[in-house]
Amino acid sequence: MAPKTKIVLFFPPYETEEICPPAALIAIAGPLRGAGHEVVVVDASLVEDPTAAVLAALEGATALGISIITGPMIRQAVAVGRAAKARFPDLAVVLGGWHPSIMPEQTLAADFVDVVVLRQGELAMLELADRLARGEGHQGVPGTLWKQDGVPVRGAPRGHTPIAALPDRMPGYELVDLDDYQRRTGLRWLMYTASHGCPFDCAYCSNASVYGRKLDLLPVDRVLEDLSWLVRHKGVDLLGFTDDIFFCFRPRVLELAEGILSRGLKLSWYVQDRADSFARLSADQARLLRRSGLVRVHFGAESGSDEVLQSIDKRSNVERTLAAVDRCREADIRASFGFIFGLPGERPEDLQATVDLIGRIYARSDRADCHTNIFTPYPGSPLWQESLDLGVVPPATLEEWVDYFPRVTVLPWLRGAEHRRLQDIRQYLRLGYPNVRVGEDRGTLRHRAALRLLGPSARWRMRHHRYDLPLEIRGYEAARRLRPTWKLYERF
Ligand code: B12
Ligand code: SF4
Repeated sequence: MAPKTKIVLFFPPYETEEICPPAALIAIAGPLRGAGHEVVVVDASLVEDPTAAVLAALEGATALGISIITGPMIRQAVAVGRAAKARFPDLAVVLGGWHPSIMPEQTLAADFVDVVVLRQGELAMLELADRLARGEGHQGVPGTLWKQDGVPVRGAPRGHTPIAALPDRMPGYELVDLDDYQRRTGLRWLMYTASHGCPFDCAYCSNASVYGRKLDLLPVDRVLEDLSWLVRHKGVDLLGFTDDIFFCFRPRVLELAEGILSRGLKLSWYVQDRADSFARLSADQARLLRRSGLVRVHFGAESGSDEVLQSIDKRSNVERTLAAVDRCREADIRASFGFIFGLPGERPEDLQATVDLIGRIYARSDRADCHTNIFTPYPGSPLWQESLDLGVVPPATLEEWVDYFPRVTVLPWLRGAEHRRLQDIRQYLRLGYPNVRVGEDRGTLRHRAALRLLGPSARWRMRHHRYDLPLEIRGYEAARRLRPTWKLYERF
């Protein structure tokens, strides 16, 4: 039998109230466990002291794998990675996920990092574990970068492996203790990937730089088999598909819905997609999806201005966003819309159009909600270069990306009083309209109470675009300073 080793995988906190097991690490753990390696996953959301938990788990391990996307996850990735390397100098510290894939050299330059895995991690991590088990060291795996005497070396390229050709993921799901998550969130919630890639090219999105423009679809039969397994063995009752664009091939989605119904799988599920794809479904098709358990769709609506939508190559428009609201309402599916404030070239009237559209969405359906972000230029996205030209200064080290977060982003064309005003508008939206977390049907009690108290004035302000003297918000902020845990819905 080939020698085996122990690998620890760490998921830093996503800084969200919505906690569910990390799909990326489950995907990595599956093939490792399937090949007989021992795997321990530490999810920072579940432990008091992530550094202590990782250090304890690392006894006898040969590698620590850490998953990060660009932004605040990097804070604990660095703290834990550094502590691990200090305690176990021979350990291979491996970074994977979106950020390392897009910024590999800079990530590898961090003192505690030994290996960076590019893009899909299943096979690269398995090969690395096999090498470590054989005592061959962490250098040389295709699809990775490593340091040779302190100098970065890029290994041979590794192409994209179709999801269907990857080793089974279920041994990764076996590791998850859903009871533990349920104690914290009340939900038996998992995420699952049935496709990778997206054929579109929205200017703010870094998707193509990691998964390309070609859709890689897992056959429906395989998806149904996996879902049955997850329901039977894990008692999952809420499943989020991580696919970027779900309704692209309508026949596939309808086949999936019919399969869920004919197998009698009792679970709720949600997806993300483009409003225009969903709006193309017929009312009957949308109802079929609802019967099969589809409870929510997250849409990237981005803007209430068709000119802005055109400028970011969204290839959709306001009319289709509203059509998606209607289609969801008719089928009793919750529709959640994401908007981006502060895109380059956004004029005051575009911003107003977005606030107006949000008002129209809420007026049209009591099963819709909206959340907003501040434009954050991601490397690897078409807008990256334009953002640099407009004065965005790119972080020079891995750690400097920590504050790269759409909740707080300050842009050269949006700073000072203007930034403050935009944040106030985002806050008025929270105070003015209900917002519902994944897995819930109504907002929290506190949010509902705040809505009753402050909603009318917040909505008046948004209707009239009057954000001067924001006393309600300053009062709320003062209350937050006194009681930091007293927060409203702040998913984004
Ligand atoms: C689910 C999700 C969330 C959930 C996360 C919940 C959770 N517990 O995981 C929530 C809703 C909280 C969320 C929040 C945000 N998210 Co998000 N999210 C996703 C989504 C849809 C799925 C991620 C996933 O699990 N995929 C499935 C796994 C299997 O794929 P994967 O992550 O790519 O992992 C593979 C490889 O990357 C690699 N890999 C990953 N980790 C590791 C580790 C090791 C050691 C190795 C070897 C390999 C490896 O191997 C894996 C298997 O092949 C992705 C889009 C997508 N389709 O992936 C966006 C995405 C990751 N999110 C993104 C963003 C921007 C955000 C937010 C900033 C949004 C916001 N406006 O606030 C916040 C950031 C929160 C934070 N604090 O950082 C971006 C990241 C872009 C970037 N450059 O980093 C993405 C890519 C969306 C996009 N196309 O722009 N998100
Ligand atoms: S934003 Fe969505 S539709 Fe646009 S390119 Fe990214 S994943 Fe595709």
